[in-house]
Amino acid sequence: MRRKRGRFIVLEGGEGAGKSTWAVFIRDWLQSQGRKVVSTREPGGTPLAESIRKVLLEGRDHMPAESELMLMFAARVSHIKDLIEPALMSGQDVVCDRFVDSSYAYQGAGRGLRRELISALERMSLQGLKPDLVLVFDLPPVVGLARVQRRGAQDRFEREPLAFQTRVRREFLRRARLAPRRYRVIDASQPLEKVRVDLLKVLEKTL
Ligand code: Z5A
Repeated sequence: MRRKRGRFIVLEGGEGAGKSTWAVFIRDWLQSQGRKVVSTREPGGTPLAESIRKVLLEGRDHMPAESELMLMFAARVSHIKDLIEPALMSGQDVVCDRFVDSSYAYQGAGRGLRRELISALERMSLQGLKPDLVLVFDLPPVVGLARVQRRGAQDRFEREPLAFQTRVRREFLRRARLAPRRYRVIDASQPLEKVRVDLLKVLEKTL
């Protein structure tokens, strides 16, 4: 008998929005419904993609925006082929901390690369794969940056100025407006308990 394909749930948003925190919550919630869940992140998720992540986040050398974009997609192809697709095909749900929207937000709006360039790479790499639900955890960048600064050393993206983070935020919101059936925006500036209530409502309604 053919197994039903799993559901692909993506968490997006700026720094310190709480994506890692809520990815764990969503995994636990799905498991409590008897679902099998694979929890993963981008860039990363496979040994190859995790090596690329190191270069992308910790690298100190100058990196042209186009190189950054292509490395994101190089990691993504490995992630999709070796982890995401096999998990979905075997009926498991996949909860992913960041996916292709982050490329539009950071490399597109943030670094100024053309959208057509990103969508060409998206078509080639995703081959029609689309998340069933994209949760955009939205908050003013100053609030998010203050949260992550408390934990010390910053990566290449966290060191970008506020104007960059503001363009990133706007792009997530723009993309959410374009596809309201698959995207939900959650106010992540609220206290944790309030975010939890809003998130639970979305999960119960959409999944
Ligand atoms: N990137 C890209 O440029 N292009 C791409 O295509 C992809 C990624 C896929 C990955 O870094 C970087 O890669 C990312 C974009 C770029 N940029 N950065 N930086 P990452 O995975 O290391 O970082 P991140 O995705 O931004 O995650 P983060 O900084 O760890 O934030 P988070 O996961 O959203 O938040 P958190 O770790 O759950 O929470 C942060 C802290 O805030 C923590 O102490 C929480 O307890 C606290 N928190 C969370 N929510 C609340 C509320 N509501 N109230 C109070 N405190 C809270």
